[in-house]
Amino acid sequence: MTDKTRLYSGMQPSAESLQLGNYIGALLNWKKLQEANDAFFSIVDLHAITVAQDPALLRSNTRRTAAQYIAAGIDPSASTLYVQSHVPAHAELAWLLNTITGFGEASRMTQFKDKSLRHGSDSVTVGLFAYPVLMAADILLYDAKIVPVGEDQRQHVELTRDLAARFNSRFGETFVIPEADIVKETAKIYDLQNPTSKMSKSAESHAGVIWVLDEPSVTAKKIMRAVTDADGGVVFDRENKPGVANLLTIYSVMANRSISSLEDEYAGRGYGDLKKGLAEVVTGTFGPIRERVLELLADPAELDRLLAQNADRAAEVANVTLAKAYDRVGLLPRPRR
Ligand code: AQP
Repeated sequence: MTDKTRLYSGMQPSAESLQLGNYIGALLNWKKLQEANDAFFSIVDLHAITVAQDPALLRSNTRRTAAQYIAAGIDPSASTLYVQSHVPAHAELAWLLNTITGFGEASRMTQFKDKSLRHGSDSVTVGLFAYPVLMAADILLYDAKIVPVGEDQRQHVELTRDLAARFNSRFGETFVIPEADIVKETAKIYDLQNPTSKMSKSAESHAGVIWVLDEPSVTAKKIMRAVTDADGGVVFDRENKPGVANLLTIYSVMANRSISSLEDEYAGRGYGDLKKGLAEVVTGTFGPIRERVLELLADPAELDRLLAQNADRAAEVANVTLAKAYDRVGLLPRPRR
C-alpha cells in the first residue's frame, strides 16, 4: 500500500506510432506525474477494437505502444504499465456500468458523434457507443483520483464522475470520484495542415500528423510544410493565426521555453526559421525515443514479461474493486468448493 494519490490514464494502440498530440497532451504530463503519484497507465486495446481494425496489426501496435510509453519515460517499475485486455475486470465492470448509464447521456458524447460521422453510420457499433462506459470502468477500478487527459477526453471523465456518484448513491459508497487533470496550454495540439482540427492518429490525411516513430527527415519535411498564414509575423494569436500559434505551442513545450521568448527570438525572421528551429527540437526529442523503441521491440519476450508482471499488479487492485461492486449490486457470490 502507498499513500500516494492514485492516477489512471491510457492510450489506444490504434496506430503503429503515437502522434505528437499524444506525446505532448498525454505522455509528457504522465512522465511528470508518475513521480509523485501511484500511476496506472494502460494500453487500451479493448477501446481500439471499437472501430474496424486488423488483428495482426493490433497485436503489433499494442507492443509498439508499450515500447513508446517506456521509451518516452514511463518507468514500468515505478508505474503500473499494462495492457487493458490482460485485466478482465475492465470488461466486467463496464457491463455493470452499462446498466446504470442512460441511453440519452451516452448519446450526448461528442467523440461518439464525431467518430460515427468519420467512420460512416454502417460501421458504427454498440461497442463504439459504449466506449465512454468502458473508459469509466478503467478509471473507477483503480480508485483513481486524477485522470490526466487532453481536452477531447474531458466529457468522458465527466460521465465517469456522474456514473460513480450514481452508483454510490444507489448501492452505497463504492467508487472514488475522479477528476480530469488537463494542462490548459497543451490540451489540444492541432494538425499541421489543418490547424483548427485536432492532430489525431486516425486523421484522414497524414500530411499534418507528426509521428513519434517517423524518420527524422520525414518529420522535418512535415514541419517545413506546415500551414501558416500570409502575415509573416511570429506572434501567438490563436484566433487569427492558428497555424503559427500551434507551432509556437509545440516549440514552447518541447524546448521548455516560454512563448514570449520564442516570439522575441524569431521576430522579423519569418516562418522558415521558426519551422527550422522547431524541426530541430522535435527530431532531437523523437530521435532517441525512436532508437529506444527499436531496441525494446528487438526483445519482445522481455517486453511481454514486463507487461505480464505489470498486469498482475493491476489485476490485484482491479479485482478488489470489481468484487466490491458485484457485491453492492447484489450478484450472488460464486460458492467456494
Ligand atoms: N491533438 C492532441 N492534443 C492533445 N492531446 C491529445 N490526445 C490525443 N490527441 C491529442 C491525448 O492523447 C491521449 C490518447 O488518446 P487515445 O489514443 O485514447 O485516443 P484519442 O484521444 O482519440 O487520440 P487520437 O490520436 O486522436 O486517436 P484515434 O485517432 O485513434 O482516436 C488522450 O489523453 C488524449 O486526450
